[in-house]
Amino acid sequence: MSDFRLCRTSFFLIIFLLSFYSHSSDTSELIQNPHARSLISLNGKWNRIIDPYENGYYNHRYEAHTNGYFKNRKPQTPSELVEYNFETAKKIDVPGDWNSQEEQLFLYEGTLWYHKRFELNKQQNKRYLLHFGAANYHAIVYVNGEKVGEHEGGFTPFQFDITHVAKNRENFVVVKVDNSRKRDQIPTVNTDWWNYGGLTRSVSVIEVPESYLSDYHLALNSTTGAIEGSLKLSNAQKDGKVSLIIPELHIEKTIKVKANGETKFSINAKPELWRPENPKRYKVILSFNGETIEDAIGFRTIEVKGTEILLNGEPVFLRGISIHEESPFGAGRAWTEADGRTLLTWAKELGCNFVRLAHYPHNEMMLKIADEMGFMVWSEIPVYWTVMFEDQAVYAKAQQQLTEMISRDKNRASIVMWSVANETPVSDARISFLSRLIEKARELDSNRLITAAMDTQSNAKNGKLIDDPLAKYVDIIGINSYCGWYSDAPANCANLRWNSHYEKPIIMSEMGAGALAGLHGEKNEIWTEEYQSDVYKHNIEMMKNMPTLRGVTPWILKDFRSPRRPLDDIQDFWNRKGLLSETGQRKQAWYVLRDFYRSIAQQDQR
Ligand code: GCB
Repeated sequence: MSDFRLCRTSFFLIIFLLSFYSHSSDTSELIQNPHARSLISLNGKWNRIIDPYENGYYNHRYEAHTNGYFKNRKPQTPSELVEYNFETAKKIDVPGDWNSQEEQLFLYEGTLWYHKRFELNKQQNKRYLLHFGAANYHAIVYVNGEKVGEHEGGFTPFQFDITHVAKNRENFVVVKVDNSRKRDQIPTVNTDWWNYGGLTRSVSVIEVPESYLSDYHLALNSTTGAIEGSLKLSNAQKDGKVSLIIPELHIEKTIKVKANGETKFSINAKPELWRPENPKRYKVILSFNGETIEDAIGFRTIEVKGTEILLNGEPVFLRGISIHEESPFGAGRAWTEADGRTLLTWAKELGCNFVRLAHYPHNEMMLKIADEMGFMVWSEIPVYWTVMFEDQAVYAKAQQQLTEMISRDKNRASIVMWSVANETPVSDARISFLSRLIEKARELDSNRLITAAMDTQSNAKNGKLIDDPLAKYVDIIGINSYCGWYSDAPANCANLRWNSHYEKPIIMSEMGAGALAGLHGEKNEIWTEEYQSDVYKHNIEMMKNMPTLRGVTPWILKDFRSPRRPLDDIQDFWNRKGLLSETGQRKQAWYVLRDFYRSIAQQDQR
């Protein structure tokens, strides 16, 4: 066969091979701190085939090739699928959403195939894990023609052990990524952000020893004051010894770890505590079976006492801002370190000590930068609006995303609370879904608080009453309320009074208004910067009268892409509630919030 013909038929061969082997390995337990391990990065250019009808996956009878279609049949002849050819297919950047890379993909929702060749110097006694930072939304992964697994959920990592299929030297990986919206997904079909599809975060092959330290967790226990931790080995036939060194604390320990299950330990230490004004992190070095992993971990405690939030035992006010994971200077998913630093530097300039990373887990780099720069973080899963609360399979998806988020980020001191939901409608099914999720979060992580953003309050005399039954289950009540935008005139907001059935701290997790940067007019003219800043002024007055308010994360740092915002010449598919334009230009309201935060910070210092 000529080289040319080989190329022409390569996609068919791949698809055939993909479909012939239906074996898929289980997702192995997520590896802690993957980027601190020995790895081969698969970031860069990948071939891509746009496949809106999923022709590479289903035959003309709409039978999935992988569902045994080939079982009792001879392989098809290559000519049947000659229209597919990865070798000549256009290239696309990974990481990167596809929507912002090609005009024809701007609004695309569906399947796109990715392909990349990679070389491996395969060693004996090593395992190879193919690791994805995230793929939105559903990914099916094949290595050298064999299906190695699939994953659902667009914002959390996943990995497959590919040792059994990986070859020494030449290998190839094919990934089918599908971002079709479906009712039974988390999130569901209706969101106010762009459904960026694709391999949106780093892809790598991680090389670990045959038996390896897959997981570790270190945190300060607020009751005992000790550093408590846990360690987990994967693929271990026998117990092992892990070395733990924290040089600055003069800690050098050898910890015996059981072959199966988690081993817990406790160390008496007096670390300097992590806090926004002094985000102290300690170098932590863990070694096992020839592998050494370094991390930078901060130690702090976070609690709720009555209506106070206590960081390291001291009451704090959370001066925050909501942020979407979108590129600082335009559209597209943010993923680089520079993106994260820019967004968080802007939050610093605004006077923040807190950020709400909405509405899904952001990339792990963002959390490491938050640790380093000293931000407390609200991190959440996309249980957003009207998901199918009655459906157990949907619950399982939410729990999986929660588990993956906590598993990935549990060592980040910056994260002080997990949020389980945003603006979900009141019902019994919702309460049983979310209370179960909250229970799960507490079981997985006793080191953080639980919250949810709620938008259902009753009207009461002079204002609002917080009576959402979900408030009973959380540690901190998040309130989304758009006085002056979705309800009421801005001038009426200052006098609005808030009452609550619950003696718990409140965070105003959303408030705001839209404005087109550079559009000026009277303060009663909608879409002007003056209107937006007037809404901020009146809402700030309102918040000063909320005695149990312990934090604010207005909506939102910068304008972001949303298909729900089609107003020509104003929105053009941008949600305009940013304090900054889509390219980072400050609007008037930015200064209003900054001044408010300055005055709070000054009071806190007194
Ligand atoms: C909300 C949602 C947020 C929207 C925002 C808006 O309540 O939580 O995702 O983008 O309002 O702009 O309407």
